[in-house]
Amino acid sequence: MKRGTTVYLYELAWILPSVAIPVGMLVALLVTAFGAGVHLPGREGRVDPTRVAATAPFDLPGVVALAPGRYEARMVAQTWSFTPNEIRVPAGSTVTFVVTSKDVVHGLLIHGVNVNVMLLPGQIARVTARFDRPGEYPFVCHEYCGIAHHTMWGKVVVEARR
Ligand SMILES: [Cu+2]
Repeated sequence: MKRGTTVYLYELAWILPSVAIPVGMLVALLVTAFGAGVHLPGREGRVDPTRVAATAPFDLPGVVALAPGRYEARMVAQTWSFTPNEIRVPAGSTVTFVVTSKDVVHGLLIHGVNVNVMLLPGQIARVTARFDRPGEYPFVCHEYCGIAHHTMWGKVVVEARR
């Protein structure tokens, strides 16, 4: 009788965590996906990777003002640089980065904001971040892309409003 109860308690000690852990993981997944907005870049469209330089909007890389305080940064990644490699916006701006790769798999990770995307050749990545504090926000390619991968970087310069 007593022995049977002990076995039951030991079983329960395993059953409860084995249910609680996956439930906890599912909750963490839902909170990060819908609460913190962490998700994979969607299918924003494709361009022919061999014709990136001739395809809008990547034929004119740079920053475009969409509305007061809203910008779109159109960028191209190639071995081993970003075009442009410097983005200038005033503090308090919301910037949507529209980026693709011309050649191999690259990445775009901007320090200080929630931007971390893979750049697949011809696949358009679109990600938005808000820059409130003036300063420099360095960005790097974080997918190994060859011998000079470490030189592939740039910065977002957020200028104080006057
Ligand atoms: Cu790269």
